[in-house]
Amino acid sequence: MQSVSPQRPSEVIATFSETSPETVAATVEAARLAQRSWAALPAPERARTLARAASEVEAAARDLTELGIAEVGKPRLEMASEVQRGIAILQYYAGAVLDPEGDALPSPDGKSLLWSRRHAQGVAGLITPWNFPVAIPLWKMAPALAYGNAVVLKPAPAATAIAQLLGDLLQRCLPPGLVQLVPGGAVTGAALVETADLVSFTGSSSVGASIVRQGAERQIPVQAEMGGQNASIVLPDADLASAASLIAASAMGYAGQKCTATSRVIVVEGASRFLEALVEAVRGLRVSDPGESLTTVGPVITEAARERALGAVELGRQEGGRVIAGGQPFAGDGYFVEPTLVAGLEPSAHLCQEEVFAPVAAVLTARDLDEAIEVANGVRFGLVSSVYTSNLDAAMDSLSRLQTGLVRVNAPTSGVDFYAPFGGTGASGYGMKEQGKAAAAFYTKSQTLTIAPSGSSS
Ligand code: UN1
Repeated sequence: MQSVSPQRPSEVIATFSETSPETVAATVEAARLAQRSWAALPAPERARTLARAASEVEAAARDLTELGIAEVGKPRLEMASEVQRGIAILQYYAGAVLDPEGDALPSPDGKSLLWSRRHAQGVAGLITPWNFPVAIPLWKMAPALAYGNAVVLKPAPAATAIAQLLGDLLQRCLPPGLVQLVPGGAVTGAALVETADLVSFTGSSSVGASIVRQGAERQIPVQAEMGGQNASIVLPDADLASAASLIAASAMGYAGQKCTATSRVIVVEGASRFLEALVEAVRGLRVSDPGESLTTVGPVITEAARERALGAVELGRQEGGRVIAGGQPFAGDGYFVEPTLVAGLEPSAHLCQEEVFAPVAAVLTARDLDEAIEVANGVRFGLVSSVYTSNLDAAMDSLSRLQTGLVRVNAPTSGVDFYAPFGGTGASGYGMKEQGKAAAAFYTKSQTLTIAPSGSSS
């Protein structure tokens, strides 16, 4: 298998072979051994080790950034800030190692002790996408390790080289066998779900659904973070210039390849000046080589992804949509797609229901906030939504009625805070939330413990 640079497809970044199911099983066994000693270490020592891992990643920040740009085409500024996010995640979970690990509960009889205590689960199988090649592996690996687990990571084939560098950096300071990589595709992933003690997945809804079924069959905990079809509602009282630039960046940044990207812009009647501002903001985005520091929109990941994006725009035209920005194929080698806005579609159109994962967004109109919220909620995904307004009542109304896992006012749908719970509803998310302290519930199992004084009678 190979990963190639999406801006220069003739440049091969990594060549590797798919890890066989037998090797995956042996790797998980080795990780299981390492896990027992890791969980038995004094907590302050595990905390120090994770802090050292943060320093290793920090020292390699430049290399990770360059490799990310080359391998997955993420624009320089975004890639550099993703690496910083990764360092902060490791530091945060180094601290979390020393958090309380349970609750002391009232004595049932005035004499006995009763408490609950969390333990590590064992070997975490982590299956990660190519679009956040540093932050997503780290927001799964760091809590898994902090709470005493071992990890076996199956990165997306398109991000194999950067995952290998990240793995090397962690392995330098962690005990042997505790963090291991199994490069490969679907066969390797399925073998990992078959052998790990719990599985955390981020990727497409279709792959996620099959992992959820496979995990349920084995009765292991599974968490799946999948697609999005995220809406931003713009009310006439919003700061329209700021809304336009935030929405343009959130829909088109990194070529729209984020599950949190804005895919539908719902403009409430009276905000018509907003449309011009949005078109202008989208046209102003720099589409270019992701290695340049001013680039906002780089290529999409593969030729197939480019064809899918152009096909979705064409389908939008057939469904009655008008292309009001972009829509033209790009000449040249890299897999570039022009940032594209399609207006005039029905909320049931393909572009308004499915995840395209490209710099393409639909612009819809609504009579009022009620209708906008109904349209925003009318998809099977439920990851993030946002509302732009300066009216407190409208903001509060939106917060209580939008059904996504994250709801934001005057803030873009993309970009997450690593110390806050993250995850969606419906086809966007299955199982427990990720990130922040929410991760403790997934990466540990709780025991309820009682000690009664000897000789006590019932
Ligand atoms: C972000 O918006 O900063 O795969 C993170 C994704 C999401 C992560 C988004 N799981 O796009």
